[in-house]
Amino acid sequence: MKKSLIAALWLAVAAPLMVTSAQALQFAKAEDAIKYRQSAFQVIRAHFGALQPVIKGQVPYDKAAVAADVYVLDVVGQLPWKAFGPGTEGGNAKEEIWMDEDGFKKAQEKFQAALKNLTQAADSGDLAKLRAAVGETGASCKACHDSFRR
Ligand code: ASC
Repeated sequence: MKKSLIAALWLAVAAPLMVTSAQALQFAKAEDAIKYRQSAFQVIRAHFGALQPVIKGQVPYDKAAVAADVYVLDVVGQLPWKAFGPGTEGGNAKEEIWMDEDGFKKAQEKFQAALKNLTQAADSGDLAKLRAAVGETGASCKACHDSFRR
C-alpha cells in the first residue's frame, strides 16, 4: 500500500477512535449511556454501602473484606464519567453537567482523589483512618449530587 493511503486510512479510522477513547465511550442511544452510568453508580452505592456498618462499629472490621470493597470502588469509580458524552443528557443528570464541564470534571476528580485516600486507609488497617476516608468520600458523592444530579 502507498504510504499516503496508509496515512489517510489512519486519519480516517484510527485517529478518531484514539480521540474518542480518551473522551467518552460511544453508545448507540442516549438511553444506553444512561443505563451504563446508572449501573456503575449502583455498583458504587452497593460497595460504599457495605462500608457503613463497619465504620459504625455494627460489624467487626474485616480488613480484607473492606479492602475488596474499596478496590471495586476505586475501579468502578473510574467508569460512569465515560458515559456522559455529548447527546447523552437524561436520567438523573442535570443539564449543568454539559454546561459546566470543568466543574463536573473537578467534582469527578475530587471523588477519585477521595478513593485513592480510601484505598490507603483500607490498606493501613486503621479503622479511624478508614472512618475519616469514608466520610471524605461520602462528602465528595454529596457535593457532586448537589450540583449535578436531580
Ligand atoms: C451513599 C450514597 C450516596 C452517598 C451520599 C453521601 O451511601 O448512596 O449517594 O453515600 O449520600 O452523602
